[in-house]
Amino acid sequence: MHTFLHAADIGPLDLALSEAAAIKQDRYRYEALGRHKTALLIFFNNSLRTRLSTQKAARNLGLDVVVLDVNQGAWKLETERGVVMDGDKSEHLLEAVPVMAQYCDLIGVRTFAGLTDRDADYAENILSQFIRYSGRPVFSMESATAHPLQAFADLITIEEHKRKPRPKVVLTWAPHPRALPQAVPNSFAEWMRAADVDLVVTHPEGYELDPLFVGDARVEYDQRRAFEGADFVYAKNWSCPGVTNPADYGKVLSKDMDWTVDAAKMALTNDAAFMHCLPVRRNMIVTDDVIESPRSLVIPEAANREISATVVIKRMLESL
Ligand code: AN0
Ligand code: CP
Repeated sequence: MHTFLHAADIGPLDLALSEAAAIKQDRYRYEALGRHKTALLIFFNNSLRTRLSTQKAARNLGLDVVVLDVNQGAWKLETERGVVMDGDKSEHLLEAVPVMAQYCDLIGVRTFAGLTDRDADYAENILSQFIRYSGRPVFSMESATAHPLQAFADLITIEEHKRKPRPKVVLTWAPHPRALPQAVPNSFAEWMRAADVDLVVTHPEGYELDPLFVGDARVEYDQRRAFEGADFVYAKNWSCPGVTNPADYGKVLSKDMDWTVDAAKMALTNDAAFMHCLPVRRNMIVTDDVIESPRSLVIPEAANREISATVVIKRMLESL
């Protein structure tokens, strides 16, 4: 595997899931694979879980790890070609990427959507420069349009906790004060479509996700109706994807607190488990009692980030 951005990159999901289960039993079983090799993890944006779990995963595989926070201590990077660099950016990605590649064997990149230029974001402008100019395997640690390590961890978590072969999984939009990327819901929808689940997506009108990720998944604009019979409720905020109205791309169209996940709505479900990728704003996205309930899976999901990253990095090491 040379790039990791979409669900299809990892091949058959049943094989990936059984590999994840085996690695969870013995996470050091492949520790000889990464000997004398180096993973470079590059962060253009903040992170708690990805930063820690991906380092842990790389070490499980015997890799040395270098972490670079681009905005703290590195030169400010220009990412657009053709710009006259007379501003505050000292170096271009077109030099920085091949330079960084000299010191490592594989690269993870976190780079959020800018949320102003839909075409640049959906072309994965920054990640694709790493793919094109590094000559190394590159994996997304949440990039402009996708967060595949999170979606894979979420799928592992659903697999571990499902009570029926084909559970009903509801992806619900919930309110947030700031504009957030669509990467998490995009990948979650994409991975759930590839898996054997009954996916229903619910959000206010105008928040339709990009068909590249959501395909023809069922959309239900009435959140309470969507929750009926759900086995898993996956909450997330996202800004307007600009599918129905491109001019609204990246905007906050609603902060409607009637979309907050609370106990009354969870009571409509089939005793559903509650999921969120974290970080989460309590009492905006979800009430305290729901996230603290025994049916909340937010910590097991975070734990499975180490497992999904171990499987992905292992596959990349095998392809070197
Ligand atoms: C980010 C997002 O919504 O994409 C990261 C989530 C893993 N969340 C925030 O910026 C709060
Ligand atoms: N879920 C997730 O990716 O969290 P971080 O942004 O803290 O890495």
